[in-house]
Amino acid sequence: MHLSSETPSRPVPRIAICGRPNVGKSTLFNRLVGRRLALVHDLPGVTRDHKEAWTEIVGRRVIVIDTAGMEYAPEESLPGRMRASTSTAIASADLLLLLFDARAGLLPQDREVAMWLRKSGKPVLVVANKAEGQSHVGSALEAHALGLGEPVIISAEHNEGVSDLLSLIAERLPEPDATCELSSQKPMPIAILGRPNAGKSTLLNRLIGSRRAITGPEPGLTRDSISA
Ligand SMILES: Nc1nc2c(ncn2[C@@H]2O[C@H](COP(=O)(O)OP(=O)(O)OP(=O)(O)O)[C@@H](O)[C@H]2O)c(=O)[nH]1
Ligand SMILES: [Mg+2]
Repeated sequence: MHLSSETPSRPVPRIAICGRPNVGKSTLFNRLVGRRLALVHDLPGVTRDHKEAWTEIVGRRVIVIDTAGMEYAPEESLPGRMRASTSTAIASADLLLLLFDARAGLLPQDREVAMWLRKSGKPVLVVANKAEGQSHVGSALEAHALGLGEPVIISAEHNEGVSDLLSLIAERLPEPDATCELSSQKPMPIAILGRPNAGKSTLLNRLIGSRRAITGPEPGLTRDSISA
């Protein structure tokens, strides 16, 4: 459907999954979108560029965004560039999920992430992950102290508490807009392929006119495929 510039249309709601490294953000992303789109591994710093995908939450079309783990680091370092990418994703989102590891309890790094998210002024939902079998509920409840409301206790990997999370997300989405309809015309996908360090990410950024992909002299920077 073509909308004239006088018809304000509200874009599809965007939900960004944020947190320190290795708390299960990509696992939750894959769970919410129902496909294994994002790389998951038991090492901090696996996700580098943010990644987004469409899904449906309680009958609403939404875009879910997986982000790189946030941590303090100099701007030009790789973790610094990852945080800049995450900041762009946060700026584009309507709702932020602050994920932490309930087994580890609330760490100082989680509090730092909470501070960054609060600064964005966006609504935040706190999610305690890795709490399968209702384990670690006590440490999950510590997150009350963040002042961001009651944490939702889940296990992304074992699909526990995820339906409660979906209902809470749905309650926080902006009002649907009748003018917001999806076009039946699909854009033509173009894939950029090449050996490491050939300049694929730089070309992508150039084509879309934004710093969507992390670039730099290091070969093998991009891990997940990125679409834009
Ligand atoms: N026990 C348990 N492990 C989980 C759960 N969710 C994720 N994990 C594990 O935690 C590890 C990290 O998961 P990821 O989803 O890659 O974490 P991430 O937050 O995306 O990590 P980065 O991208 O490195 O910041 C993996 O080994 C997952 O299998 C969960 O609910 N329970
Ligand atoms: Mg990840």
